[in-house]
Order: sequence, then C-alpha cells, then structure tokens
Amino acid sequence: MPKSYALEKSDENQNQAESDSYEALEMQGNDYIHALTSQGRYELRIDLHDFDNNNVYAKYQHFYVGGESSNYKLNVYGYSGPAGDSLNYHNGLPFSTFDKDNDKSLVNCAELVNGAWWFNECLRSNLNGHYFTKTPPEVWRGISWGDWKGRNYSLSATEMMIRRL
Ligand SMILES: [Ca+2]
Repeated sequence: MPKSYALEKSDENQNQAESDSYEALEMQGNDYIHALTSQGRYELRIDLHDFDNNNVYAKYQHFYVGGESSNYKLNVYGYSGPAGDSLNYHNGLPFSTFDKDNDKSLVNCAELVNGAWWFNECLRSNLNGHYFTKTPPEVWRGISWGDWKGRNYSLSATEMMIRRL
C-alpha cells in the first residue's frame, strides 16, 4: 500500500472524528458562519495558546452570528472555562473591519488595533489581531484575550470551533 494512501486514510478518519465534535471556524467567512449557525443551536469553544505552552479554553453554550443585514451581529452566551469571559463585552455587536467601522467608539477600532472583530469601545479580545512573537509595542495590538493574558500580550495560536447541540 502506498504510504500516501495510509496518510489519506488516517486524515479521513480524523476528519470524521472532528466533524462529530467541533468544526473549526478558521478561514471561514461570516456569511458561512451565519448560514451554519442558522441551522440549529450551536455551542462555541475557543482554545487559546501562549508562548509558554499554556493552553486554556472558553466555552459558550450558545453561538449565533447574524446575517449581512445585521452586519454579522454576535450573539453569544453561557460562558464556562478557565480562560475568562473576554467575549461578553462583544456580545450583541456588529462586526467591524478597517473599512467598515460598526463599533461603538469614536475612533475606528479595527484600524487602531489591526483586526476585524465585533468591536465595542473597543475590545477585551481580538482573535484576528496582528501576530507578534514578543510583547506588542502598544496595548491591544496583538491577538488578545484580556481576561487571560491581559491587554498587552499576543497569543501564539487560537482556534474557534463550533458544535451543533
Ligand atoms: Ca468607530
């Protein structure tokens, strides 16, 4: 048996196992997330990693992203986990990008911190922030989860995953 076949086979099994539990949201657009989370009740799990090999998670019993007409409004509640609830501050808010300022601040949060997120005035988390391998030059400039690592730490990796209930 060619080696590549065995690899494909194991990938397939792994994918199957993953689809039975959580689906990664990485690289998925908001239209897709909206369509998916409209199909039923979904929970959200966020895994966070720092540069010292510490890992924590935040889980939310309910996760829904509104459609384009709502500017992809975030609806999330039912927090549990050791990471701290840094998403609650963003609940009920539309999605902002550098050219679509839908936040509650007088400034353009997405432009200020280099990200696209459900900014409020402005943030307690931003998983789409700029990647830094050391302390960012200014607070909230990195991949942030304030309740775990504070506002001046940029995480090494994160995953957002959802699972249908
Ligand atoms: Ca603004």
